[in-house]
Amino acid sequence: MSDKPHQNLAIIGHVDHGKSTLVGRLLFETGSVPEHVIEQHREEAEEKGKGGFEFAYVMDNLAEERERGVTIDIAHQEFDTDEYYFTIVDCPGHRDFVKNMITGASQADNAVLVVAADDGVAPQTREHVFLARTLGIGELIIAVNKMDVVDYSEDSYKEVKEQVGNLLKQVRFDADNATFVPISAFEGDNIAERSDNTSWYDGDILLEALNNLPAPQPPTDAPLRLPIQDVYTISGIGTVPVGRIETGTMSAGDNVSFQPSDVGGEVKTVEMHHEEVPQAGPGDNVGFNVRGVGKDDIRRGDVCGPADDPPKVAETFKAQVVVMQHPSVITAGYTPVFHAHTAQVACTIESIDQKLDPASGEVAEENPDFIKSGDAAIVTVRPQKPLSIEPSSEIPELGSFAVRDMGQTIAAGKVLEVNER
Ligand SMILES: Nc1nc2c(ncn2[C@@H]2O[C@H](COP(=O)(O)OP(=O)(O)OP(=O)(O)O)[C@@H](O)[C@H]2O)c(=O)[nH]1
Ligand SMILES: [Mg+2]
Repeated sequence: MSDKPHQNLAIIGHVDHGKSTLVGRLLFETGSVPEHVIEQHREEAEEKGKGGFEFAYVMDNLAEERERGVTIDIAHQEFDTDEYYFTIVDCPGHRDFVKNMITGASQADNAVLVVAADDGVAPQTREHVFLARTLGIGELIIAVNKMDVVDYSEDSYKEVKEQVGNLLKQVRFDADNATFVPISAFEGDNIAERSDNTSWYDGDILLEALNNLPAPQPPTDAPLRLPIQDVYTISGIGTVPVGRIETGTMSAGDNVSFQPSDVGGEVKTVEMHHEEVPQAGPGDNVGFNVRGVGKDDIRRGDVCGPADDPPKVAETFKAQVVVMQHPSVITAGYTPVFHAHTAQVACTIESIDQKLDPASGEVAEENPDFIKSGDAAIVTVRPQKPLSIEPSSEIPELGSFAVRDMGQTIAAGKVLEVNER
């Protein structure tokens, strides 16, 4: 482990714009993946008729991902730069896997948005930027990728830069301070070394931009909250839940509780990167083992916290939402799927309490009949199955969600109040 400050970095953007290729390239350039491994991937990719996917294969480990040439689930990798120790979360761009992207984005401090120079802003570019904004991503670096495909044209770069700039303004990301870098993930331009192909560009190259990211917020003094991402059975150890610690710390000997499954016990061991550690803290991806808790007792979507300050389980909650896209209107009684941390639960919008002016945040209308695309509102929500969630003012890391229906993200928001079960 490194003693440099830690950054969780999400790589987001539309399908096929080159996210996995960029991650593979970054790992290669920083010495985290040796050349002969890339060479092996090149051979496998060519056999599968997927020539060009050798860098993407560093991240795309699932057989189906390799056959189809798309990322399906999020994958984590580590590398370090002069300034930071990065855990990089490669997100899928395909619209069918946005639910996995939401988990990835909610684990990240900052993000790199990959936009292909020959395609520009595409549907999941918009969707990911909107989600990044509402899920609390701090800064965006925009990598305008595949510059080799547009012959390193400055005009193409400027056009994409303008499209993305407009998108950032729409969702009120600080577009003026965003860093744009023209790159080719595949050829390696402007990643670790300045490229001769873009002599018109004098800004930061990608590794410089990563070094210049602001240090992550110091962890809050909130209690332990660890959303469970997966539960494994490992021989010799037993049941091993894994996930990222959002707040607080976990040590061997702690008494913990999983909610809403409502089981708990004493933590026996905590592991990071396959090594046992005495304690882990915010931002750490851990696997651990709890005395008396078996594989069937807990599941993805549970949150682990201290037994004497357990994660809240909502009977109902009040939330502020922004509607991104909906073909018609949203009225009380509507029951889409809410994605919060690693949980996915159908929830009914029981009442639409207030419509807000999106610019000022002030109340524009009490008890409106409906809300539609572009509207912001305060709503009361009733989960159809137990859901652990926290007020965003108390634990922001566990207080935001995305709302999905019909294969798309229709809204996102944050929790104002939890009415506990
Ligand atoms: N010419 C060129 N091709 C690239 C570049 N970056 C990626 N590609 C190609 O684009 C295709 C998709 O790359 P991926 O890295 O899998 O894209 P992705 O964004 O991870 O895709 P999903 O994870 O499925 O959303 C592959 O054929 C890559 O070789 C680039 O800089 N230049
Ligand atoms: Mg990918």
